[in-house]
Amino acid sequence: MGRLLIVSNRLPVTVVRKKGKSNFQPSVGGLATGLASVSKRYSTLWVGWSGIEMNSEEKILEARMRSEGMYPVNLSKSEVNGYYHGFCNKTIWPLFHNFPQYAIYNEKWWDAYKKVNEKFQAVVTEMAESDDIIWIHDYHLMLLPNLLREEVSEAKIGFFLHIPFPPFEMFRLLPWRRDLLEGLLGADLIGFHIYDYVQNFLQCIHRLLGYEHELGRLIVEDRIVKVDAFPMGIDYDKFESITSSPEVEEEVKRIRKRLGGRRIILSVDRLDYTKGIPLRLEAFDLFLDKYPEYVGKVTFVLKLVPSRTRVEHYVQLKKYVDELVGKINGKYGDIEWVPVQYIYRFLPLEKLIALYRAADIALITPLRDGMNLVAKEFIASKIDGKGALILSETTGAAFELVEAIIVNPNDKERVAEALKIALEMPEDEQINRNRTMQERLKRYNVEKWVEDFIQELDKIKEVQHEFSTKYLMRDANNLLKDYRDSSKRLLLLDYDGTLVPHADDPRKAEPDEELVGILTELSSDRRNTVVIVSGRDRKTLEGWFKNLNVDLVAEHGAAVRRGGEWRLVEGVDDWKESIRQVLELYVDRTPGSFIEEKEFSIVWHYRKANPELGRRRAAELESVLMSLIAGTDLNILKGDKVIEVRKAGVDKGRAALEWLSDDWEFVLAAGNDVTDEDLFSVLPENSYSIKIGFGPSRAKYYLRSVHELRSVLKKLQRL
Ligand code: GDG
Repeated sequence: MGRLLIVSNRLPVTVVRKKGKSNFQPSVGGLATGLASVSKRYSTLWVGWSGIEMNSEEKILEARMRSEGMYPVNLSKSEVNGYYHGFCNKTIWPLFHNFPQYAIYNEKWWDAYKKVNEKFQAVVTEMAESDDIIWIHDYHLMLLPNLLREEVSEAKIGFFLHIPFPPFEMFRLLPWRRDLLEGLLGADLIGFHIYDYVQNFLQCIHRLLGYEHELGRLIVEDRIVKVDAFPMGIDYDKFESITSSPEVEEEVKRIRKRLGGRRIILSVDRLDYTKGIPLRLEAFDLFLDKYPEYVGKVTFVLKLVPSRTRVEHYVQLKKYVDELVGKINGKYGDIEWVPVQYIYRFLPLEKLIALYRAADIALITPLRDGMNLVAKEFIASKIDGKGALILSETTGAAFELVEAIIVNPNDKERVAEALKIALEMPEDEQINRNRTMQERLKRYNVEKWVEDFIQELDKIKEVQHEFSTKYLMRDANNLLKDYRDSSKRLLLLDYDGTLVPHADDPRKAEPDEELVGILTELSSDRRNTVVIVSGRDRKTLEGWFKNLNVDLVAEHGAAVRRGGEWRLVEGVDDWKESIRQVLELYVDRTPGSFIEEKEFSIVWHYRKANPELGRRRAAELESVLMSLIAGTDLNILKGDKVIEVRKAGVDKGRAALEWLSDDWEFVLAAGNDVTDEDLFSVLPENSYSIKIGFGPSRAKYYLRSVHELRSVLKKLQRL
């Protein structure tokens, strides 16, 4: 049986000290329940802070915890202050929830954060075994994946972030932004609740570390890292069964009676500034004001759990909420009716579920929330299908619970209106909406979520393995041997992105001294035929390579130079003008992009544009061009940050046939983008085809960079 190591800030236990004696009780959160599903395949161990500073006597307690699979990380008071109360709660939490004005950047807290992550690393490395799955949770431990990777390079590490990942504009404010990203990239799989956070993360990775992704996969050094969305589910069956218990039925009746049979609006939150509680109360106030027919007819149960009660912003928030509740109750209430019933404490689960069941409406309007499980729990508790959910669009849950009434939490008018719509929603519509959501929540419950994550982690490990077997550096000796043993060799080499790194300005990518040296050496060996197979125009290639004994393919095969003579495959045409006009429009709309005109094609480059905008515009342009060229013999070619239009029937593969029709003992072809795939597809079986960079390809091998290809070519020239 494999082992699954969960690493999170807190252990799922509560340590209780009573009359000098200490004990611990397991506390069952959503995650712990989800893990039960994999308990047949994995024994689960847990690493985390116990929540207290253990004294020397409590070492016995620690031993007992360990024997039950809980490995406490002991933190001193000052570590907890800097790492938890400081960096986690006052830097990361506000910044990641779009509250940059609350974020404090303090070097000492950062030091504590690093130190505590290292402490976690020490505990995990001490107890981990080589084939364990290590699953790290949340923003407290963002440095841990890489710390562990440095220790055990082969480890299987997953990371899941429970809060939102902010957009680049927000994340860049953090002085330690690169360290955190590098820390996270130590994982093999990085999970977020929704795709928006995935995109934010990938954008930060691109803008700050320069890695580009391919369908959520990144190559980090020689490892593939997968980034994906896994919307966390709830323990559906538990809510369904508790809500139908006789005790809850009784409690529901009691609540309804106490509230005089009025309609009930419910909200459940930790008292946090991200939850939008004052705005919600103001919207309720507006609702009563706008629709006076509901005065005396509805009760708003505001159920809050105290949180971070010593932090200034939370103290102020509490005061403000108290005031607002008082104000609304004073304004509308009377002896028989209290408009806002305010509960400020943690309730036993049964009581909470009874509230869910008793409520007609759940009003859940956070300003920002990673997921929000309360919304899901409310829906699961509605066994008769009745009830309406009003949910803020800025929660992760809004992406799954699309049948809810979705609102902008800042738009009080609309929230007030949503309350009226919810109160007046016909019963069959409520049931229809809720049944659809229930089916979804039942299917993708917390167990499924855990399984899904672990399966994906296994999968990415397999891909890594497959990938590493395709890594040419592992097979370089065979290549060198085959090369040495042959006397008639063909080397087909793409230029940009293969022999030279991509330059922002394509005109500035002329061959450097090292490359000229490599090509001179290779081409002066009479056993070799070296062909530069490029998308560049004839004039440029001629200019760069006139003194070298290499053959050339220009414009993806429109013109070839073999034995010093140019031959045109395609004639010049007047089709370019209409295409140019469209491309010019896109140049105007996409700062940084530009047009390159070649003899036989016309190209729009967007490498220098903002990556997101470039990608979007490229997709738009492609569809515009598609309709423009329909029925013509023109072709659209999407390369690496370029879109090119040219005559059909011209490609690198076809051009290469010019040489491939001869007999060769050794064939090597290298390229980096889709235009090189045509080349790879026409090669003889035993050729060495090499893709530079990662991505789906027909090539047999891959290399990570231009630099690596050059080092292979240098080895050849010495043979
Ligand atoms: C993070 C993210 C993300 C609340 N009051 C009582 C009580 N609760 C329980 C609810 C629910 C949980 O607390 C709150 O869940 P949330 O999803 O709202 O938020 P967090 O767990 O604080 O935080 C969040 C989540 O992680 C999961 O990834 O959704 O966005 O911030 O389960 O039921 N439980 C009981 N009594 C209460 O009074 N028994």
